[in-house]
Amino acid sequence: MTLVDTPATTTGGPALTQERRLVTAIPGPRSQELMNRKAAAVAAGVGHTLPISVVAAGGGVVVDADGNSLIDLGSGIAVTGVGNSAPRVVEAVSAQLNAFTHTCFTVSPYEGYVAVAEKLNELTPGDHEKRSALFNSGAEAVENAIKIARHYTKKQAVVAFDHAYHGRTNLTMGLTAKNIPYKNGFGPFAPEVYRAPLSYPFRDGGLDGREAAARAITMIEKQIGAENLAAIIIEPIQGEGGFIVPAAGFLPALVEWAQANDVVFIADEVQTGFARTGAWFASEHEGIVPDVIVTAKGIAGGLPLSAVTGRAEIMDSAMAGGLGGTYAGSPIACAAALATIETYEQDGLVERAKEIGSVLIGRLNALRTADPRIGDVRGRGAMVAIELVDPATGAPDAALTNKVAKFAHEHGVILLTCGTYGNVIRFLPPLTISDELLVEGLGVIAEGLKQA
Ligand code: PLZ
Repeated sequence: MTLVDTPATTTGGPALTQERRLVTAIPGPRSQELMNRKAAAVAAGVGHTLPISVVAAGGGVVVDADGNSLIDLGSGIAVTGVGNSAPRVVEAVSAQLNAFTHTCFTVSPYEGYVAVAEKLNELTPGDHEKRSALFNSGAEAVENAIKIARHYTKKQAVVAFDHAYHGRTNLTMGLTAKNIPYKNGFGPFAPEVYRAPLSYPFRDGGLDGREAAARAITMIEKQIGAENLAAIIIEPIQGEGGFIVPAAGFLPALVEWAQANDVVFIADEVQTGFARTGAWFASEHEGIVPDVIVTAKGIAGGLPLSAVTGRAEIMDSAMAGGLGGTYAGSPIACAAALATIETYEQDGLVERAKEIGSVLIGRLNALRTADPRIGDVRGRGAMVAIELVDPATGAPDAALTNKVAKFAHEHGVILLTCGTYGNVIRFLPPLTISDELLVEGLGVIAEGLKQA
């Protein structure tokens, strides 16, 4: 309660009072003031889920300039797994800031980058020899994974899937499935990108994983040809596309086919990676070993860093100087990543993600039993979603989804939606959230559903 009078606290972290607290309407006057400045200064294409002015965040809350404290069920889109301003991250980044801020790793290297690569090679699935390269954003890492796969295979075509999301740069826009808002009017898109059907158990009419994979493989063989295909890229659980968990057996069948056909299998674990799903990486749930794995988001506690990790022979194919970037693998982001990974390890956050998952799945399934508008409850660990439908027809209900999200926002819960049809509510809390806050947040959503 003390924070109400001193909202402009500059330190985040677990010291923040862990409570939902509304002292104004959302957005309050100070937030509104910022939104007015924003409208006059920032390009209109940069939108917001929740128009507040953030001054602090930590544990499971985000505090705004008006003194409101919101329950965070989004983690800045699956980034702050270790929480905002996690103590080890703050300490490591501060030390690095005082030592040096930038040299460019490809000009004069430093240890942090190499240590992050070593850690990624150790933590990612498979015990084969690996190499990593670091970048800034998820999209940049995806682009590099494709560059590397094309160079290695000397082939050009790339297959992405229905409902996929891989980023907003030109190549990754082309890989992304959904038109509005990501692609509309932004073309032309890069050539040699093809789209294959996914396994989407809730809307697949009973196809099992192997059958769905056979459908995709037939399309690939008939329309592209393995001899032209450099890579298959897929999110092991789709994020923006609707938290779609493919049927068991789908991913392993694709991996087998890729390996038999000299096609690089790339797992985009940008959203699923780093403890989020109750495993270090979501590929583990299906026992697959991707040739290349792309990571970002949860890797560095909120600092911009991304990575491509893969089989040594694939990753080493590009010549020295072929990969890089001015800020790629910044020393500050690398310091953050090492502290972040240590936090996942030392604080048992993989286990914590599983616990959060059982709270989420348990409560949401209970809601679903009483409310047929919740067509599906799905996900793994702390990456869970509900798909909202018209109970009579099963048609996606985006209007209901937006109503529930709006209710949550007005009642102090940061809640994200997703899905090709805009009818999925997703839960991505920081792994540092308490059960109390999580359950309180779910209660707000239950009330929102009731009132909608
Ligand atoms: N691959 C699987 O989820 C980013 C997008 C937010 P960047 N998802 C959040 C938005 O609206 O821009 C994402 C992802 C997967 C790649 C990316 C891209 O990561 O760091 O946003 O470039």
